[in-house]
Amino acid sequence: MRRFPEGFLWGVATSAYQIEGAVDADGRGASIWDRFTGESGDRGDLACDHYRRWRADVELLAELNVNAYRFSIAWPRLIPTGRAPLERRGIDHYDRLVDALLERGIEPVVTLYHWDLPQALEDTGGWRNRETVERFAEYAATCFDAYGDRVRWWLTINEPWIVGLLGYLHGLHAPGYKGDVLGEVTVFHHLLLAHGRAVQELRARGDGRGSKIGLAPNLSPHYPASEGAADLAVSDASDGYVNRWFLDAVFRGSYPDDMRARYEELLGPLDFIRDGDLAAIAEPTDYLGVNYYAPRVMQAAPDDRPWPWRVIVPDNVRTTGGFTDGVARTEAGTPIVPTALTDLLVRIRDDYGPLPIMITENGAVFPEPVHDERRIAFIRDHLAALHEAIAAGVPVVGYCHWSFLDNFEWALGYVQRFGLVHVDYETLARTPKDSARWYSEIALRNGLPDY
Ligand code: IFM
Repeated sequence: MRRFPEGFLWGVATSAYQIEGAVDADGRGASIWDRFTGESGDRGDLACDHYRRWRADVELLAELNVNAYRFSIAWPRLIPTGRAPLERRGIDHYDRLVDALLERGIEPVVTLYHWDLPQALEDTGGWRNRETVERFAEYAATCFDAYGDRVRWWLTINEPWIVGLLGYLHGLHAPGYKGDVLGEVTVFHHLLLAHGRAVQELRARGDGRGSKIGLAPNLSPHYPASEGAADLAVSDASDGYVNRWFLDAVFRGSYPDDMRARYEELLGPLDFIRDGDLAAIAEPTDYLGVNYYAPRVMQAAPDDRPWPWRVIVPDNVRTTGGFTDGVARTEAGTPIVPTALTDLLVRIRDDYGPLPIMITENGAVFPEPVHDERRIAFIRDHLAALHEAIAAGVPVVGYCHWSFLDNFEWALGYVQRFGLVHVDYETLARTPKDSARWYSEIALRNGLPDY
C-alpha cells in the first residue's frame, strides 16, 4: 500500500456553470456563457440541475468518502450585473452548501472564477478592460466576507491560459473572439492581476481564520518531439507560453524575458502592464492548484502563426519517470502520460520552491456509463505518479478528481463524460460508476494498493 500524507485531501471537482443549470433562478444575472453557444450547440441552462439538487449531491459526496469538494461560485448569482447591489438569495445558496459540506466533514475548496463572467461586465469590455479586475476584487471580498469564517481553501482563477487561448485566440469559448492575440495577452495579464488583488483582499481580512489562497492554472510539462535543435527550441518557447508566463509572474514577480520578447515582437509594447502590477500579482500565496491533463509534445512548424510550433499526439514519450510506448488516449484523443505529472511537480518544486501543491483537476473522457475500467486505470496511474512526486519531496496536500459528475463540457456539450458519477441527461439520475466506488476506497484508506 502506498500511503499518502496524514490529512491528505481526497476530493472531486466541479464548476458552477457546468453543473448548476437554473440560470434564471433567484435573481441570477446572465453570464458570458449564457450568451455563447459552442460548436456542439448544447447549453448549460439545465446542465445537471445541481442548483436544485444540491442536497442530494452533497449526500452523494459523503457516500464517496471524499473529504474535500472543489466547486466554484457563480459570480452572476452573487452580483448579477457585476456591480452592486448583491443578490442575497445567491449568497445564501452557497452559504447552505458550505455548511452542509462541513457538517459531513468535507472541506470546501472554493474557486472564485471558473469562467462565468457576468455578461454586464463583458458589455463594458470584459477581461480586456482593466476595470473588471476591480470588480473581481469586490466580488472576491464579498465571498471572503460571506464564507471566509468557514472556507479554508480558496482558488482565485481557474486556468487563465485557457480563458485567453480559447476565448480570444481560437473563438471556441465565451466570449468567442478569434485571432485576437493582443486581447489574449491582455486578458492573461488582467486575470493574473485579478488573482493578486483577490489575495490582497483576503490578507486585508487577517490571517486568523487560517484561510489559504492560490491560483489554479492548467500546466503541461513539455517534451520536444525529437532531439533536434528546432524541436527543443519550440518546446522551451511553448513552455514559456503555457507555464512560465503564469508561474514566473505569481512566484517571481516578473514575466519571463523570452516570452515577453516574443509578445513584444508580435504586438509592440505591452503597455497594459503598469508599474506595480507584478508586485500585486506576486502577493505571496499559500499554495498552488495544478490542473494536469496531459503533456505537450512539441514540433517546430516555422510557417505556423502566431506561433511556429505544433503540439503532436505522440506514439511514445520519454519522461524522467520512464518511457511510455504506445501512448494510450482518452476518448477525446488526449494522450495519457501519468509519469509526466511527476516531472511537472518536481520541476515546479525545483524552479519555484517547495510550496504546497493541490492537484485541483485531473481526469479523462471515457464514455462507459457504469463499468469504466479505463477511468480506474487512469486515476490509479496518476495517483502512483503523484505518490512518486511526494516521495521525491514535493509537498502535495490533496487531489481533486475532475469530475464529480458528468457535466457540461463547454463548447463540446454533453457528449464528453468526465464524471465518476454518471448523469442521465433525460432523467438527471445520478449513478456512481465503478470508478467512483474504487476512488472512495482509496479516499477511505488514504492509500493506493500496490499493483
Ligand atoms: O471541464 C474542464 C474544466 O472546466 C476546466 N479544466 C478542464 C476540464 C476538462 O476539459
